[in-house]
Amino acid sequence: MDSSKYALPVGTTLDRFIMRKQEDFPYATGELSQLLRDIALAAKIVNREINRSGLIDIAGAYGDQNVQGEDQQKLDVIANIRFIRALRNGDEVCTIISEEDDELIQTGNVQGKYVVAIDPLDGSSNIDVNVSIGTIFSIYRRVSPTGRAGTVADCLQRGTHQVAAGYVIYGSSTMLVYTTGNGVNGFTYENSLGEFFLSHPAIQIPQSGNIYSVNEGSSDSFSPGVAAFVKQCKGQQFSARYIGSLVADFHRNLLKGGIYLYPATAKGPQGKLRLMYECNPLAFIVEQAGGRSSNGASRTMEIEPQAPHERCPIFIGSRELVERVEAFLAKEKAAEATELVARA
Ligand code: P6P
Repeated sequence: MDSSKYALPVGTTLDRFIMRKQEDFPYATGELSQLLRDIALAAKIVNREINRSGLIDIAGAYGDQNVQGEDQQKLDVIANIRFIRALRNGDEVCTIISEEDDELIQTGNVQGKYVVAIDPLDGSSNIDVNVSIGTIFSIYRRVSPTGRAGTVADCLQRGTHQVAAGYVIYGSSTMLVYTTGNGVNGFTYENSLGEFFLSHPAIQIPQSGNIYSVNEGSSDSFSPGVAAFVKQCKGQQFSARYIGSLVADFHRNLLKGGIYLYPATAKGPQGKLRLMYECNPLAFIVEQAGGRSSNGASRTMEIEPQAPHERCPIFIGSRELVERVEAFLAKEKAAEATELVARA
């Protein structure tokens, strides 16, 4: 009799997966593996605090604003502390860009070979109403020599230089999804064991889909190309799904197919989302999963960063849908050029 059915395997833990994949990575010295484990540890701690936030006094506004001029929630501040502490204690990271800190954060690990750009808790205004929220991170190798603090040049690298990127979604279950450039894998957190287990191996985004995610409250200021794309989605009976939490919208579209748009609007001429710790990490993941991410004209990951907290428009998801909106925007640009010539 097959007794193993009484003791089903629990699966592959994140730790074991990282170790197994280490040889896939050109700098297989174990430092990146340790860095990923440090991030996973901080995610477990943040997960615990999010789950308790209704019970202890850590929900609600912190009473200050971040560099973006956005009201900080208490959990924004707590998550920021948890991730920075985990990265500082891990020795692998010399410098951090965090959405919650105006300036670059020097960890003091001058021998650290890596730089991390992180949004410790994205969508945090949704915490009090129990909507999924997330952490988004991007990892680069420093370009300056070790032995001193990281530099702005270490931090402002284009997205194509990322060595790893990922997100944690604190939702109906808590998942960590990441890539080191060899595909995308998803791990689900098993609270009772305190471990992430491989649950979504080799994620591939459908090449097309019928979900579009955009805040149509801003549609009056959409450019003609974006408006034309949204109109076409409606004409083709797409489903509008916009949770107001980037990681949740992105994760659903990654698994089911679809497109998330945060275009330039009257309120945000450069869009709202930040290049270094929202757009680039998700762009790395979506491209590794077979999708596309663009600012409407070119690959998100080819944008040359000018400042740690700069924003950029983003169209990200199924390749065919992103290419469709890019075609509408190219047509818009051509029409503008023609009009300019006609007026000259
Ligand atoms: P809006 C949350 O503040 C966030 O950065 C993303 O998580 C989300 O998709 C977007 O902003 C929501 O912005 O302007 O539609 O409320």
